[in-house]
Amino acid sequence: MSEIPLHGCKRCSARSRFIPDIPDARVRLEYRQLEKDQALYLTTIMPSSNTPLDDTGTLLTKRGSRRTFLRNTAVTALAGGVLAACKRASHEEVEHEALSQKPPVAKVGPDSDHSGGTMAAHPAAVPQQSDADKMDAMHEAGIKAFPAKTAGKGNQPLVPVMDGKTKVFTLTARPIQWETAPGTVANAWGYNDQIPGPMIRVKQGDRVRIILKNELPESTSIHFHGLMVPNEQDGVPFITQPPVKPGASYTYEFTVRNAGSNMYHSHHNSTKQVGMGLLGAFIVDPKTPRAVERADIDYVMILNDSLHGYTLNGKGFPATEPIVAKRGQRVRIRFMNEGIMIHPMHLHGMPMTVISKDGWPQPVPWKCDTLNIAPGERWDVIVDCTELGTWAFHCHILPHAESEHGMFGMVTALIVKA
Ligand SMILES: [Cu+2]
Repeated sequence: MSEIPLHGCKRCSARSRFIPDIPDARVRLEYRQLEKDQALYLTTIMPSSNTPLDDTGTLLTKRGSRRTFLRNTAVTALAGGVLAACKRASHEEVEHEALSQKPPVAKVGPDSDHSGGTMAAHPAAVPQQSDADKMDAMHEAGIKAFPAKTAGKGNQPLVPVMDGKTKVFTLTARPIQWETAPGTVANAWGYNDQIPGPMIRVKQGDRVRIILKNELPESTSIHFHGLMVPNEQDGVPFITQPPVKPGASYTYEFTVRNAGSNMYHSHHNSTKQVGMGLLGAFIVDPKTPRAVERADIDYVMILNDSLHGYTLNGKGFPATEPIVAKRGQRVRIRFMNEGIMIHPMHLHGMPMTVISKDGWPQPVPWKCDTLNIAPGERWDVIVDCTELGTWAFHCHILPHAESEHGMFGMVTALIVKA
């Protein structure tokens, strides 16, 4: 297709171009930024005249809008031209007289609601100082709110009840409301009303009993991810056990054989159930700790990216929790990924020394500053807190951590104090 110049509107952020296959028509394209999480993609078919039709074309929002538009307005034959124009419009600056009042922010990528996906459109160039100030103000407000208070805290240690030498833990799965970020409350499913569920922590060689009570509207089960258990305790419905029906209970019992950073989570309809919050840490302290494991602070960081957006321990920035240490202390961080995407976690300022993968000691500890955490993986690292200051600590897939509205999602900080 030959290059057809785009025509910038004198009054707004619209652009239009003639459709070469239909000389008497053209498509008018317009992006409009509305609220923080809403952008409109407006397309109007117009005759080839100086008087555009009213904006009675199809008004579309968010995902799938182009496809829906093409299907619903019978311009499929123009698809190539329309899409080519779309791509161009999203990356070009529009020149028009109202630019300073109404910038053409192209925010129509699949991640425009920050709920998932990694293919968000690049923000348009920031055109003028007033808009730069607005963007900076949003970023500053997010940083100043950190760490923002929200209701609920996950990952709290679960104290067992002793039955002889057996440590008994009870986990009740039920629907809850969970505040992932200030003012953002989601329908969720949690163990003991927490996301992540309460932390189970035992010693290698312990006998444990886990009683699952199902108060969900659907069947469930628990899988002990990374633990070497007898086959019938593996928690997979129709392979090792029947599903645990709504209202029913189920008891798991085994001796803990292997040490390390492990997890527990639903293994039934798990895309939904783990995404809704049915997950937690299962830490096993070794009988004989290695010298390299010595730490002053032991921190579990569970990553998730499903139904509640990008979260660290069930919260998105600025409601995430900073790790606070004194200079000279050693911090052990246990990364666990309960999501469906890889997250390269990047610490500013100091290296991380990797000591374990999936609970198993590394032959030789090794250093990095960015560590890929794939779904299901656990990585244990040690940070020697040698550098004073507040150090950003975030996923380096940038659409998981920052937008033109500021930082969100998988962002926290390591704060090293004197
Ligand atoms: Cu990420």
